[in-house]
Amino acid sequence: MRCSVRPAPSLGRRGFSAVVTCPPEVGVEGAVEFIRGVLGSDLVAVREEEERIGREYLLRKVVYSIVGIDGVVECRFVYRAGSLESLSCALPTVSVPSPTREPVLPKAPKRGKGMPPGQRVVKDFIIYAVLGKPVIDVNRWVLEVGGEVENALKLRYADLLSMPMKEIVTDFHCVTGWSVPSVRLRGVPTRVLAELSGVRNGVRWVKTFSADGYTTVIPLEDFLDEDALVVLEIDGKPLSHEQGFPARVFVPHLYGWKSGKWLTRIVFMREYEDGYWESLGYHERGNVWLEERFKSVTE
Ligand SMILES: Nc1nc2c(c(=O)[nH]1)N[C@H]1C(S)=C(S)[C@@H](COP(=O)(O)O)O[C@H]1N2
Ligand SMILES: [Mo]
Repeated sequence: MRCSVRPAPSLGRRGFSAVVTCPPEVGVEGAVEFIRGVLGSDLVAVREEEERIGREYLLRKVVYSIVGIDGVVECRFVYRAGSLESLSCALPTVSVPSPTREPVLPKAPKRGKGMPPGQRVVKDFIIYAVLGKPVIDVNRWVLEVGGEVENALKLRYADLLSMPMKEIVTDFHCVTGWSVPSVRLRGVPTRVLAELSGVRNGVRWVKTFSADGYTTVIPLEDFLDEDALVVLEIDGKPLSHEQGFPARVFVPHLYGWKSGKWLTRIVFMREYEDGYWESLGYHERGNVWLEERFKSVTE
């Protein structure tokens, strides 16, 4: 069992270019040693913070400066019930070849009763903008639908508003452990966009791109859930700017990080690719009922 290093283009905006993941038995010291080897420089821990994730997980984030190199290494050590379960570190400016491995995911429920495991109810959304809030001019904004499709689409806001819409009432779950119950969302079913664009055989993944550079990846099967939407309205009103105006994707049974705000592009793919949080060790699918918060790292 060894560490591996993969390119992480989704993290470019944050000055990272690759991610190291190690099986837990390598340990924190072993991972740091591995990275020293990759970078050929010493690391010095300069900042550390801890965050509870759900009920059982503890996320320990450690930032290291790199002796003689501009930039930092940012590590996430995930502990479950006290023992190290996964670890991944983002690295600046190293170029590495990419053998992306296709994740193997078990069958998972799309509906459940009550709150998913490890979630607690809050009244209001906590607004996230990990790459900042982008400036959006809705008159210039277009949503592109492309990748492995027969007819790539370019849809303006008015085009989306004139398409068939669906309204759902759903709970919204953030991977950190908060959930907002009974949110009323309205938008264009993702199925409608998939049908219009003619998704080719062999597609298994969907990556979404946002105006701020945020990306995330969703299995096609989940993306095509009957309640999955390109959301345009919350509680009968257009999305506010901070909630992702003009449009965000939403899949009810996946954690909120799969709901990219300020959506600009939907790309259908045959092969798996990490998005922003997935590069940092978060799960390829993120099913709330199976509590898929972090990737499992078995080589
Ligand atoms: N563009 C963009 N989309 C994003 C995020 C982000 O930082 N940037 N955060 C994600 C996360 S982790 C969650 S839980 C939800 C939060 O939605 P809210 O900001 O409307 O509460 O947005 C998701 N979509
Ligand atoms: Mo989140």
